[in-house]
Amino acid sequence: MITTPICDMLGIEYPIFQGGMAWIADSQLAAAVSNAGGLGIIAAMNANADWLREQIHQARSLTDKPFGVNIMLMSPFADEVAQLVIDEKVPVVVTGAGNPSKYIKAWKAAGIKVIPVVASVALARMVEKRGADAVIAEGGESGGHVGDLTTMTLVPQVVDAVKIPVLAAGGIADGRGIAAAFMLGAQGVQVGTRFLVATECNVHPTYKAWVLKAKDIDTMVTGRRLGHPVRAIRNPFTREYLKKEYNSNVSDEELERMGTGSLRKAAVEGNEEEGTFLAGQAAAMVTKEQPAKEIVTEMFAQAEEVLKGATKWLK
Ligand code: TUI
Repeated sequence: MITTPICDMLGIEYPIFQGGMAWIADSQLAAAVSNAGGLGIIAAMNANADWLREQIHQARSLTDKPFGVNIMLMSPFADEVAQLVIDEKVPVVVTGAGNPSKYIKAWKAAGIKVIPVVASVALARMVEKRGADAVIAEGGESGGHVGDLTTMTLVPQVVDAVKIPVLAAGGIADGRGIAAAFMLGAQGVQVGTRFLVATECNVHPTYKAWVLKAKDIDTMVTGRRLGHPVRAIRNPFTREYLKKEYNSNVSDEELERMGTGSLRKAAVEGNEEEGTFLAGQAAAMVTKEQPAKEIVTEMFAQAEEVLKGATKWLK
């Protein structure tokens, strides 16, 4: 049985978080992962407090276990959802796509465990100083908004830079990835893409099909020109977008218009012509839909096997 101090800190059984995937990670997926012994996370994404309140209440009706809320800091509703998690006494808050420093004091005062996603050593150090309880070091193999560093280089550097627990994210979809994360000094992992195809995940079936059929080089990063790089599955829409990014005759406004709503179109409508199917490089390692419980137990059983055999090359 693999357990680390982060499990005791949060009252969970396995040191695995489910990524707060926008338009995808709802109360049903979060509750399924929490019931499986991991930490399920509801994505607040660009939604307002009313939507999130309902999701939190639904999650509470589906599980007695702890779960978290992911606050996407670029959201126009970040301030109101930051207050809502206090009012609702959500046990864990994960942040993404920005610097959460200005919220940490209020969250800590409310007894919330605060776990920012960081893509750099500098931000890891800063949030530790402001009182974060742990950090998730996310490499650019991940889906969605990506930083520049890889998981392999970022995780050990963050581990060396802070004293709080570090979780690894980006490119982790099986037990080998969990074992590797431990080797790099992490106490646990956050997994997005593999949970996207969980049976309990309500994303459009077309989205799941794109992830399931993705091969090794089928994801790409777009959005660098506007400063918000995102990794998604290569399809006619993302190819066209990338072409326009490199075309100086195309205005920033046109790019902005093209991107707006494209994730909703993918996740809710399964729109293959105008949708951005965000997914990590690990999509290629995700080959079947299965219940969240099975995903968690399979991943940790494999991690244990891998760790037991980890010295096989040593003389
Ligand atoms: O946030 C994510 N992944 C996301 S957010 C998202 S919604 C979105 N849609 C379109 C464009 C942009 C976002 C989809 N996927 N992961 C966590 C993460 N955070 N990755 C990288 C970062 C990050 C990057 C820069 C965190 C902080 C940061 O700079 C902080 C600063 O100093 O301001």
